[in-house]
Amino acid sequence: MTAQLIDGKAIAAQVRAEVAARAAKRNAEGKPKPTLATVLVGDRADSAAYVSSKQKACAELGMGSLNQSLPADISQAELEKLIASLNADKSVHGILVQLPLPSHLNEERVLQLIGVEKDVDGFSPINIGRLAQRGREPLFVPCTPAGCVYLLDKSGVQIEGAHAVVLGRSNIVGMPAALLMMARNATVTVCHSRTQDLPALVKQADILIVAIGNAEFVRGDWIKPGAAVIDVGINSKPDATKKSGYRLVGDVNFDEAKEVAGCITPVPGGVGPMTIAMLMQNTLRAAEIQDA
Ligand code: NAP
Ligand code: L37
Repeated sequence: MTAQLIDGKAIAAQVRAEVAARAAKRNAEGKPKPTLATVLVGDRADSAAYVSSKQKACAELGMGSLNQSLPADISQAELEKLIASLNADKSVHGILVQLPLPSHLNEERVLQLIGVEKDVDGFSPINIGRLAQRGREPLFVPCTPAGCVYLLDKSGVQIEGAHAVVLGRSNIVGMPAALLMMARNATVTVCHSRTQDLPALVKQADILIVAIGNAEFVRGDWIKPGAAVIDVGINSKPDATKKSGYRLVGDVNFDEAKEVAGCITPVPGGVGPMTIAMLMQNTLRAAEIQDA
């Protein structure tokens, strides 16, 4: 292996320790516990697992949490009523609606209801709009892209002036990751399912961020020697040597890429833990904003 391994788990642990210390200090000052409300609709196993990690992180960091688990067939009106009640609840500082929602629900209308000061996922139109415009600051930056940038900074990767290639343009990862890299003065190329000659574009990347949901799709020989590779993908791959029968892999072929890249995130233990650490940071900030 020639690449430096970017240890997302260790870097996330540092962020979590800082958040826990700030939360404890607030607590000692008699301020309300930073509290996150999660909203989970339906019973997707992956979404349920991520929401439960988020709840567990709140408890471990001395923060409060409440989870609203709703049946998959809840109506739009009922879901909107719940968001309105969380907006009005002074003991709730952050609201996270776990995506994707079942297809009969209107995601855009749900996200736009979340008060901007409680929008710890950064997906409400005002936060995303501010992220997209020069000279405007969103109150909250989406957690997964924020985690990617944090990992690059911690690894000493120069973002300004670099060519960043982002694979994927989803609302929750690719698009905000591209906007963040642009805000940091990278030159950005965004690729998607209709992009022609992906390997040639990837080859130009000083920084490669991959979020497509396609196991081990990016091959080692596509990567520019020395590039920083951030693999956001989480895919399960059959593996008979595991008790569960599968293991998690990213969107990048790690064994090949680690021989070419300058630094690279593993899956698991890369971006995933950072997503949760950034959410905890955003929830603490939400409480700080709401005290003022
Ligand atoms: P998504 O909504 O399915 O979006 C996938 C994006 O990738 C789309 O823009 C799609 O293009 C593009 N794409 C798909 N196949 C492609 C291909 N062969 N070549 C080029 N582009 C392609 O997925 P997502 O929510 O962004 O998630 C992506 C991955 O990240 C998943 O594995 C997910 O589990 C993981 N994830 C991880 C975290 C974390 O914290 N680590 C957080 C969120 C998501 P079109 O736009 O043209 O359809
Ligand atoms: N903020 N995140 C936010 N909002 C959403 O609506 N869907 C979604 C979202 N995505 C999300 O929470 N993703 C996510 C993915 C992976 C982890 C956490 C969150 C994670 O902890 N991954 C671990 C391994 C998990 C496992 O073993 O199953 C990792 O090391 O990558």
